[in-house]
Amino acid sequence: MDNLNLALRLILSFNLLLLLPCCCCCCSVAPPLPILPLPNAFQIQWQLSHMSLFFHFGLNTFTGQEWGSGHVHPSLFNPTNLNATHWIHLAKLNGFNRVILTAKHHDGFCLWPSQYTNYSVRSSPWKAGTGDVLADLSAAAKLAGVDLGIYLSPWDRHEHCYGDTLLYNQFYLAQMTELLTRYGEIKDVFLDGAKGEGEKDMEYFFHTWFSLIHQLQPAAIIFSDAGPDTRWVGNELGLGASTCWSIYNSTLTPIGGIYNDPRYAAEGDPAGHEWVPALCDVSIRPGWFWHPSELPKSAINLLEIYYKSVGRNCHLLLNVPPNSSGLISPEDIQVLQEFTQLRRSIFSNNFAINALLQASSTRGEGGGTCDSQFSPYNVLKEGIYTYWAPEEYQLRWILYIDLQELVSFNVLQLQEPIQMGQRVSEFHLEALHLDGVWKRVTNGTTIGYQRLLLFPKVKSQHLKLVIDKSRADPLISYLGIYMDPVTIWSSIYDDTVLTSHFNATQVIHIITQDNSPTATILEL
Ligand code: FUL
Repeated sequence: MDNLNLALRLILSFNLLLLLPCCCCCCSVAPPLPILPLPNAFQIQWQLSHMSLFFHFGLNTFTGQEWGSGHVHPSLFNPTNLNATHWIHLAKLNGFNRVILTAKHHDGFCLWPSQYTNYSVRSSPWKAGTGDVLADLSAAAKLAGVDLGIYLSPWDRHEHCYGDTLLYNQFYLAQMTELLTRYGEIKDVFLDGAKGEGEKDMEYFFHTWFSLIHQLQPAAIIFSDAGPDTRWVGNELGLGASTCWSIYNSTLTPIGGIYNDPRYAAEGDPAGHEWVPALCDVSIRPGWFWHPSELPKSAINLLEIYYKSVGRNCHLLLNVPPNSSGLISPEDIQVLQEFTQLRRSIFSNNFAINALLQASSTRGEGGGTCDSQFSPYNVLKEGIYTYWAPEEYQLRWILYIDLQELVSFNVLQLQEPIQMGQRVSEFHLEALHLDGVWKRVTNGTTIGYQRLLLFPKVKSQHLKLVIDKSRADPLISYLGIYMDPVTIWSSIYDDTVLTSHFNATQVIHIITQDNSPTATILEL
């Protein structure tokens, strides 16, 4: 063997030695076992969307009512400018890729020409009775790549067979079939539990409805008080609970029985056997329908709601009702745009993005610096499919974060890879203060798809995320550190929505002009 050959062989074997540990430990290690229950593919898609837009529209839009009597004449329905493309455009522009329309509200008036009743757009002057709001919306949604959902009120104050259990259930299934077979793919079916007190009562055949819906639209997420696919959080303020499991036991809270145990509905149940994540519905206005005298909430109110819904492992369903001309009102559009700007300016600047990370342990012993499959650096990659996993059987689970410079911040964002089940039940964040002492910044219980925690402003370079309790080895798929100069942090602990001292234009100015704001704003 000549010298050159020998040298090459040495280099090769040295390289192999370097590579071997990485091949064995970083790349071939088995992923952790998922912990049951798990979401299905459609529930994951729904969770990843994190927000949907709700359109309450119908005869009530023209009468000023919230719960129409069912006896208002269809001739009142006449939107002069109805433009579903405009509704969808607005949704898309503001980051909502799912929308839901009230195809029929409690008054029984149908926004599509149902063959089972005359109480519909067909009897209205709109487009001389030839219009179909569902058809317009589904065409616009399809074109824009936005997912369409329908709300078909079980309670019907117009339909004469309402009250006759067998007949009405059949009637309802027939209307549902029209909606699920005429308008392409339907991604959400919202089953409202409201039934007026002292009115005709009757039993709904929920389980038959569920199976018809899943048979006709297998990808549809069915919402009702208690699942099967998503559950109601229990209030119409857009407020999730600060402990929120997507795990649930629907037999403990039957549909309609949610008020017996509102806490169970809001918090879920780590011992449950079903995956039924929570949905927070709220209207941008005081009412669900548009009324000329009402005004929308401010963008800052919406941001607070965002922290308390999306930031608490829930999906936010925000109602923006079209007005009587068939358009979204300019003041609502403005608020939506300001809300979007606020979110983008706060959450597009993750101070941890260039951080140096180390973990108390890493699955497969890849260590904190190697690009291993379960490296702590995975928490800086967006999405839930890459995550940090600790080694098995550990007594402590800690992520050390060196931001590489002193930073002021007041928001922590965490995500779990929910396709592996929901795990964490207690965690906290510590920061190394300028006096050299580690102090607790904030703590929380569940994380789930997403947790956002707001706290008083902290200035530090070194942080520690400590997972204190978990149903199985904790897995973290994202970690963000942000500065929100506008939300009053104490309001996040108060479950009423506060009105901010600022209007949104001032706020956006503050954020865009000065992204390292002073405490003045925060300490209000
Ligand atoms: C409630 C209904 O009574 C309201 O009118 C609205 O549709 C809301 C989303 O659900 O139960």
